[in-house]
Amino acid sequence: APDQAPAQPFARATPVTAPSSAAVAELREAILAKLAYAIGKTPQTARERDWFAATALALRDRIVDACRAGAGQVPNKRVYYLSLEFLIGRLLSDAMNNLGLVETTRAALRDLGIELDSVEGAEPDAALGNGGLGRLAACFIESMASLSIPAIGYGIRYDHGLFRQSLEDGWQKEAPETWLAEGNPWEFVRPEATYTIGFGGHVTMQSVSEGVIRRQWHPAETVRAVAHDVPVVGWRGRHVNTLRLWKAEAETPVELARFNGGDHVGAVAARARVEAISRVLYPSDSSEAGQELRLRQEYFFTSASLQDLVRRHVGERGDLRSLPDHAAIQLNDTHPAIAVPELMRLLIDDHGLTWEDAWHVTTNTLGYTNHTLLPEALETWSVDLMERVLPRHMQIIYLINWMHLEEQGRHGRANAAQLASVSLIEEANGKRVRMGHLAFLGARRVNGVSALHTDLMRSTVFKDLHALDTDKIVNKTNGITFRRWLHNCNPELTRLAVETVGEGVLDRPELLTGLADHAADAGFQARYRAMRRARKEALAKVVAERTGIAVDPESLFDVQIKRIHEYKRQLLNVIETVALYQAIKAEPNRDWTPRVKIFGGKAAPSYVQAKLIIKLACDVARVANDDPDVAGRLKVVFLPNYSVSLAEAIIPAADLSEQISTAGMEASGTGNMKLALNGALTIGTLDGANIEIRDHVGPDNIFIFGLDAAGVQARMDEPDYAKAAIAASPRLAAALDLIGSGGFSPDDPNRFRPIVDSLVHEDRYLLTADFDDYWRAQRAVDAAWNDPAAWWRKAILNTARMAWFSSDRSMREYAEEIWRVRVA
Ligand code: HBZ
Repeated sequence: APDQAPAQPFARATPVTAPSSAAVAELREAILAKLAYAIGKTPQTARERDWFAATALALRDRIVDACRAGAGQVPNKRVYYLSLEFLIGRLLSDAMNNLGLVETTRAALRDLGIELDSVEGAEPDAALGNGGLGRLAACFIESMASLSIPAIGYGIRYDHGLFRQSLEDGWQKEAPETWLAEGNPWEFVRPEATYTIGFGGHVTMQSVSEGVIRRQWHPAETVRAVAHDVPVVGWRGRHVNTLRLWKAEAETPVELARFNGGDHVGAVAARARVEAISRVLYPSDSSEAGQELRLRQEYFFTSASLQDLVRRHVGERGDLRSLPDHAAIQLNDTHPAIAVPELMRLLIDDHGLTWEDAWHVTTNTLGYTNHTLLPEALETWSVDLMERVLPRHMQIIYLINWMHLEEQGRHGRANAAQLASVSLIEEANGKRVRMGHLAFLGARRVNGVSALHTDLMRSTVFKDLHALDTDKIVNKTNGITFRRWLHNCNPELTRLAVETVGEGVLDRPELLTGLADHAADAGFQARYRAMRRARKEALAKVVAERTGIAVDPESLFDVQIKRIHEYKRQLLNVIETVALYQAIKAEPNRDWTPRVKIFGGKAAPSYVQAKLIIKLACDVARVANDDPDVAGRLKVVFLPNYSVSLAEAIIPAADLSEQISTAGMEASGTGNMKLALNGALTIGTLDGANIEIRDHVGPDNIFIFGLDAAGVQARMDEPDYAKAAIAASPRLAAALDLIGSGGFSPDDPNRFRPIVDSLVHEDRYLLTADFDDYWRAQRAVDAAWNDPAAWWRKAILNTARMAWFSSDRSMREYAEEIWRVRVA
């Protein structure tokens, strides 16, 4: 996998007592046996990929052993985390680290003449997600395993994860991703856990007794959902959970009648249509434009997951009315919101519960997490499509809505505007089902992902629903798993922490605060800097290999890595880069702080403006990097094919973390947490979790700029705010002129006119309003960098004070307040 990220160039720091030779020999023989009997290779014929598979299989056996140690007991309550995305990345280092087998594996492979790093590098990323939402799900399942919370993650086993991005002359090109091309050694296929999922058809009614009518759905089309289980081992191997991913399979591989009639090709045609459901991940992190296949994906995995957990509950407990006592189902955004009518349907139509009992069970079992308030990202489905694909569900939705609106009437809230705002059906442009409202009504708790975002949920999109039940919306600020985002990706910093505050820090991240005592210590700073220097050298190598650009590890590494989206404002960063370029050229002899601006991220394939922003960043990079006037002071890099494993290489090497979204638009951010934990200073707006990061690291250790969320709202109401801001900022005007007049695109001088025009005429994301303050904050960064003792003190304080952002903390909060499960 040539453009996969490198494996770790350093020995991991997790201090295991040097592995015993017996343990090494045992693992070595296990790997050799897997290589021979499961892979069918000899050490002489094995490729790196074969060694990876053999090693993964040998470790999987250890995970199964850990699993069996806890098998047999039925937990009192399980968490079911339903997510259309799990952005897992590689699993080998996670598994080794959590099993305490990193050094054992390294030694075992070394005995065989193989380097662990290259084996790690041969694992493809499981990129079954787009960005923050999918990565959050992956952090959460790892944390639940580490906290021994009995949980199953449910999702789709996509044949093709997020597309591979290449840059052709600076233009993003997409190619299919093929992580399963050589199989997946981590998974177990479970044909016995197969469910039938229906689509289309009609609903019949039958009177079963006095006043009781049974409705039955007769789907026109069915598909099988087959479980594929990936074991997820928690920290120190104490607990193993399951990630259960569904694959779509046709009920019958061939239509026999047609086959026997001689139409051998036609006989397999229908199969392709149903199996398309788990073929590919939708590559957008905002709107999906309401495609039928997407709705089929959502229903497919939601129904399979609910059927699976209902069957388990009936097997273990018998009566479905006790489901809320033994199951908590979390909906990761609205993608699984069809769970509300689907659970109702299973309980009523298939298991004979009354409507009232079913509604009680549903609304005491489900929880809903919202990840965005951007209007274009709020899911709605047209009633026409729903009636065609899921006719029984549409009936149930109408009935839920009818009862909900009647209730409003009884409480005297029956004016038309109020009813329209809380209705499940939006009537503005053709009838559509509001999935956020549906999830809200069906859930016992609804949560936002940062304090600000939760406040905005209460005051904007869900204002009227919130008024009906003010206890329902709660905040659960996001977190990140420190096993991956500190221990595995930054072994040197981990070693430094362990040596300074003790090994307990691996279990109790709050012990990181002990580093604060050493923040001003010159000797400690030197070690911290050496760590960063090593990671920057490693990243510089990656940059050179991928882009041919040489960067100096002495420079400040300024990093913006995330999906490309207008609200995230990569464009603000690029324009500041242009202004800096112009300033350096105007005064080449000033002592400019040497910077490397590093960008990484994918744009949705249909997002034209985002792709143009990538092209602009690449064009600016080409011009600036070739200009002798700025040499040694400014370099610009766009690293292609950003991924989880590339993030693991970039984050420990970053000095500055760009978190510059328009205030009120980034629900939380989680990259901001990973970077601050690894000691990058944040330059950011008062948006999402940035606010809480500032509260933890302290206002002197972060660079805040720009309008806050209230200021953004107020500014948007001013007429011609963008034109006024540009007129008031000669620096901004000059940068926009250069971009708009082809200064970076002499081959096509009008290429970037649409970008400049969109700023002048609309500027929905208020770049122009925030530009001057952003420039000021960047110059404050320069000044801070030039005082190394003060800079490194700030960096160390960031690491020391980020412990609260562990996803273990997030999961404890969910467990206590939303799921009501006990955590040991
Ligand atoms: O979820 C992100 C938020 O933008 C980010 O602020 C937050 O930290 C993170 C975790 O809570 N949202 C997403 O990543 N959203 C998606 O990826 C997405 C995917 C498919 C969709 C809509 C959104 O249809």
